[in-house]
Amino acid sequence: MSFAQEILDRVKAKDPAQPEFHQAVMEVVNSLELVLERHPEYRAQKVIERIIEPERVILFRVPWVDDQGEVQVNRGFRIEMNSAIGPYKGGLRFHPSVNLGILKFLAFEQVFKNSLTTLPMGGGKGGSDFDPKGKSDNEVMRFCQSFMAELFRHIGPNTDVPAGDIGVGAREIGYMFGMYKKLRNEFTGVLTGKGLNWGGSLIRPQATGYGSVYFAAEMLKTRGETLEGKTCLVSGSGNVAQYTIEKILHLGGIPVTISDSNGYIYDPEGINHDKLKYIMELKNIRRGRVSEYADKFKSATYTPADPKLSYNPLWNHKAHCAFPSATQNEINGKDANNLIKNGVYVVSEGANMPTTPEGVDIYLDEKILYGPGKAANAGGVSVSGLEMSQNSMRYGWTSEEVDNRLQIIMKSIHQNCYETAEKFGTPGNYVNGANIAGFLKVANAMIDLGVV
Ligand code: NDP
Ligand code: 2IT
Repeated sequence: MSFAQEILDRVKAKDPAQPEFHQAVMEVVNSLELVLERHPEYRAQKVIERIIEPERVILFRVPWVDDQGEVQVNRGFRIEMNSAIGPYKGGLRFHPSVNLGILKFLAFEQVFKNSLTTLPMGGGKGGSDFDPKGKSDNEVMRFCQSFMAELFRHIGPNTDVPAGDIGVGAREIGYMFGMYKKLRNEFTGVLTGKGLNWGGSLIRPQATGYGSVYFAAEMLKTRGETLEGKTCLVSGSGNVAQYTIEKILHLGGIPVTISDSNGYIYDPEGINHDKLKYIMELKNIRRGRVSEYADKFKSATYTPADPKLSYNPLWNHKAHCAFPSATQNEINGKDANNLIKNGVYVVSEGANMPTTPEGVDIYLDEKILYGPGKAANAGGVSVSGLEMSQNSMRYGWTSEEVDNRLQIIMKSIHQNCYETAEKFGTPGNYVNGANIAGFLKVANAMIDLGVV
């Protein structure tokens, strides 16, 4: 039996109810077989066995009172996965689907992603099964305050620095930061994604989406091409999707889709700056559904999500590029085949693990330009790292300065993945490149630091 299979069997036996975590571990250990052949020290030091075990898992009760005066109880989590190269760093997700396995997969991915950013950040993730959808601002505030009333004792600017993810944006970060500040009587950069007036960084809201498009542009550059004139499928309509669309437009591409969990919009005339402005107002201020877009713009069609379908029709339109920016496993094998059949040859993952293993195998067999999430969406956490630097300096950089640094980081991530894939005998395979390059830095640090 291969070492990868042995590890996977052990993880499955230990935590049978965590399929997303199994999936994330499987992908990484498959890539690492190439490294372990050349470097027996990692096996001797049991680095893989250590890296798949969180350093600490915090699980807590989050009680709060809704607008009707009823007591509600949610579950809060923080997975402190690895701190070999810096304080734990990673987002908080508020979504009813949140459970331990999903957060462990996200925390595990974050370790490798953060290592790729070139900045000194370990990996973590957290969140709650709380659903902010349909809740009043006051309910969201009371929930965030209760969540932080426990989390505050476990985090700190040199210990663990959470940020946003699905369901956690500027509003939630504000309520959580306010409570942290009150409890600790201290104004420090303990969260990133803060508002500009209270310690946030310019370009942080844009960073994940912009970064994912910069990564696609770098991949295209290896074939002497640009995004100019390319039709792009985008999923999601939240933070990552919105700024992915904005950067596609800056670079001359044509975005034609958006989605939410109820359905998707196809606008063959393209989503231009005015339509994007409408989407931002719809999603960020009115907190409405994407279906409304089709009432406003007659060129668009809305297709409700159909759970009986074995594929997602969003991925079945003629295009050149795809930017999955909603959630995990939103592209299965059938969807990947549809993408290829429709002419897509660039996939840059804004979301974390949006493609199933079957889908990834299809991309790799077809040798398309495929940027896996932990490389392509690292722009968000990179600018979070820059926000931490600015907070430490008590100084803020201009938009141009932050955006320049973001571009330099995305180029360097691309180059590192590209060169590492080549060095390990799989040229063009950014999956191996990202997993191996991300692993090496953390693994070497873990060996330097001893068995701790
Ligand atoms: P938002 O909450 O801003 O937006 C999420 C979007 O995805 C919404 O349109 C939401 O629709 C849709 N979505 C969420 N869950 C599902 C689901 N189960 N099925 C279908 N659609 C769904 O989150 P972000 O834009 O921040 O995050 C999107 C992805 O990007 C996530 O995978 C996240 O982990 C990843 N990411 C985010 C970063 C960041 O900086 N924010 C950094 C790196 C990665 P609905 O409104 O119906 O729920
Ligand atoms: O998945 C991610 O990288 C994020 N949600 C952002 C994490 C961060 O700390 O900015």
